[in-house]
Amino acid sequence: MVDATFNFPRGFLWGSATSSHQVEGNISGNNWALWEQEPGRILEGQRAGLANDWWGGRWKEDFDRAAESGQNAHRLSLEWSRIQPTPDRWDEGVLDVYREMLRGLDERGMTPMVTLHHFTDPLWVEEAGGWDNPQVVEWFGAYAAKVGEALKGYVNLWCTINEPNVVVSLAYLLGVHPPGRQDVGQGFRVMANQVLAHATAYRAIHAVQPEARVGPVINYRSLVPRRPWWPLDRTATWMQRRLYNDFFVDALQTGKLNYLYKQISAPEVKGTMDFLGINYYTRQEIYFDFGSAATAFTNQRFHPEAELSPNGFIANVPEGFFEALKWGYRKGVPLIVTENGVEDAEDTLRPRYLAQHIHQLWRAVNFNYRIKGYFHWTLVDNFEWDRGWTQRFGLWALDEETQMRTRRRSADFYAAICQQNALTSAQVREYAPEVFDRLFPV
Ligand code: IFM
Repeated sequence: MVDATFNFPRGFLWGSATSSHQVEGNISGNNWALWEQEPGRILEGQRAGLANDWWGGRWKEDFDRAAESGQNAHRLSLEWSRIQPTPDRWDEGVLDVYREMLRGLDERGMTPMVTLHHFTDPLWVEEAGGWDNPQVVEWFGAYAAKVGEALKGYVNLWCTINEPNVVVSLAYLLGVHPPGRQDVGQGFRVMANQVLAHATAYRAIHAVQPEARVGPVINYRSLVPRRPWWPLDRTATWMQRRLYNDFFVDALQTGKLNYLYKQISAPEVKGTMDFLGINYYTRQEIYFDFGSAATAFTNQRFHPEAELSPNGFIANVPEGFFEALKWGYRKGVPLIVTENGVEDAEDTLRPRYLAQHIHQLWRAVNFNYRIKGYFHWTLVDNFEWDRGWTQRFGLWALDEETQMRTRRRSADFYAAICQQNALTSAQVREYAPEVFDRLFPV
């Protein structure tokens, strides 16, 4: 009988990730709060509302859940609109709350990782043109300097911008996130401002905390041509890989913004990456389509035989995770998996998704890809942006009305991984027996 243990290095960070708008509740001063009030923007007209009521203090019970489950780290984000509600006002009381949260992590033996920007902007930024206004670079730098100074005694690991590539594609190309634009030219300008803002924030944090580790967080999608023999599918795939996966990180490596048809020199951004945060969820096939000029190069689909999550949002392709980590390794800095998970209210797919992805993570660790930690998305179900409350990513289920949390089996599975700092055959036999032979072939 197989009895195997896939060990992780000592000190490996095991945690879960959250973001302010998705968990805090009662946020009124950001672009999402406004967007949610517009009819048709959010599935079923839902709103973040009270979210997970962290602002009401429920972060304490959720941190307890994480700590008692063996998690030794947590990634959270700061809400810029609370900290700087108007251009000329910093709210010290809000910074006190974040200090209390970070102390709360410390008291529970958990390493904090803090994200400065996770999708939401203060209304005053949005009203001034948002990320299309080049002044955002300076504003974001001032915000980073302020929170760096305020929180430097509490946190060492900083993420600047979460998934800048998702912001561009959903907010400026597909128009399903605020400000709801569908404008390639604007998207390209925003990409430049994001890179410059990241670099400014990187320097602002290092100025007050030289020992800080600061990096971006990229949503890596495994992109493959639908018909590998068809040159136009290959070209479309290449374009999307370069613009979606590579653009941001390559800029930080080379000091060049590479738009494929032109390159812009930005030497000041070069080298502003102490680690790379990778969010991985899925793989997509890319295909060229003569039918539509606008989308000829941007069509995507899941492989018709892929195993899909309940709402069809994610295909379970663990090999894509290994590919993401190999890609990250080539960028030359340590890696942290800042998000990975699946929406699955019934928790039927999640246990095997977890087993298969942690297995790939272990493989990558053993290829010495310099991976320092893994943050599962997410701890407790939370508000999933334009999809409202319809997508359940939590290790714990949430009833938004009563705020009651219910532990899913995956929470037990993940706890066993965190506590043993290993993925074992016994765990997989118990929680995901259907993939046992794939993970432990004899
Ligand atoms: O919920 C989001 C998160 O805010 C950003 N990364 C992907 C997650 C799941 O869609």
